[in-house]
Amino acid sequence: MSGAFSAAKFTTQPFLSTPLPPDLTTSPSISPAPPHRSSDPPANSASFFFQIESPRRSGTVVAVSDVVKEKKSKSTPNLLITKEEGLVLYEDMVLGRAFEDMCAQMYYRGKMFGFVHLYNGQEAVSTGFIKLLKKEDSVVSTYRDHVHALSKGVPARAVMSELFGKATGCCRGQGGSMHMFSSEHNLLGGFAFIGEGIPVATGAAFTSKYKREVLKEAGCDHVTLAFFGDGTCNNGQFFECLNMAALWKLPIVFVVENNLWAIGMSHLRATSDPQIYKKGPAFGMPGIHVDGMDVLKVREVAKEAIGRARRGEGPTLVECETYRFRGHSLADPDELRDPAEKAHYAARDPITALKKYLIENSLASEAELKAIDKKIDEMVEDSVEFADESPPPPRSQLLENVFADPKGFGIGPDGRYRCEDPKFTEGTAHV
Ligand SMILES: Cc1ncc(C[n+]2csc(CCOP(=O)(O)OP(=O)(O)O)c2C)c(N)n1
Ligand SMILES: [Mg+2]
Repeated sequence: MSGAFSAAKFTTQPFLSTPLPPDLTTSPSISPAPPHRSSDPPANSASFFFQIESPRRSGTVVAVSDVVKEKKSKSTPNLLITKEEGLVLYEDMVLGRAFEDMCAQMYYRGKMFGFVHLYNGQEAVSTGFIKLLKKEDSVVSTYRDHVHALSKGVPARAVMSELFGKATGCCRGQGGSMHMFSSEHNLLGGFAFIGEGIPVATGAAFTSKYKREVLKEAGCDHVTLAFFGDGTCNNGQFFECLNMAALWKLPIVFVVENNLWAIGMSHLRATSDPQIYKKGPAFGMPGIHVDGMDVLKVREVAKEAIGRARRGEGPTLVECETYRFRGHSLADPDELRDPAEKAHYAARDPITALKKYLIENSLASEAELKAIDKKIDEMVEDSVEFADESPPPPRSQLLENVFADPKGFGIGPDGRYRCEDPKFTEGTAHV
């Protein structure tokens, strides 16, 4: 497999680019014609050709044909996955979906505070990539981070409690929805500022390389995945980090979750060249476009990119074309997107597609999948009960991790946090 991703291969892909229409103020919505042909070949086909029909997503994109090979597993010779692998993927995607649906309910019941951004529809990306990682590998997320945390193994209880602001949350209730973090699971954070996580991920990848090459920790082949959205790719940090990662051949995969929208701004209106993956070769790394609604395609591309990073062959930029099934956040009435566009992607639900694949290929029965659905429902219910019953953080935690030197600010001369002074909340706690 090595060599399948050479940068040169991807710089020479033929693009039939159509010039941008002169009027950029015309409706940004995608034409009702599906960007992916409904006749896309099945995931175990040897090649995939994506016809992008929107005028500004123009051109025939041949991006993964050389990447997704006919993989023959011993137990299932004609399929990309074994039964066990298929069930892991299914369970993780169902967990992501059920967890987020529960979050919506809890948010509207007033159990969560601040903004909450859900991941519904994008599960194939998180599952397709993160389920291939080792525990020591790192993930850097965005504010849409609950499902990345779950895929990386952070227990549902710890994520839900964090959302409820409870002491049992993965950040002891101090982070909330947009700041999931777990050093145990090498989840290096959700980040509220877009692009903020990309340099953190680049630094983590640098750490792995430094450990291996300078400190001679031979076993350190850790890989970092940086997840971020299409809108974020117009930020400077994206370009700076691509440059550094390529220059230093860092073990990182930049995973763009292109859901076509940045809040209410269409990607097609905001970006001079909407084909994000083409920016990889500009920095000397492979750039790959993949159908982000198909977990098996994502997984094949992820295998290649992660493998490259682990072998010390450097970074890869992967653009996953996906779609969010809900508004930007739970505060967004989601009135801007064209209903036809939403319906088009709803029909390509990645969980339904995987279920169909598993059943049609006799990898799982309806009953087995139903049993997984039930198990996940119970797990999510349990996470809510656990979060609800958990205590809030103590008042003494209020200023922890807020200031680098709390003694200079949050701790009084008696060595106690000033917030423990009963008059603290009255604003009378003077030193
Ligand atoms: C530095 C910065 N600028 C602006 C914002 C406001 N903002 C929040 S989400 C968002 C859109 C991001 O879109 P995208 O990267 O496509 O991610 P998606 O929400 O679609 O997952 C913006 C501009 C921000 N959070 N950080
Ligand atoms: Mg987006």
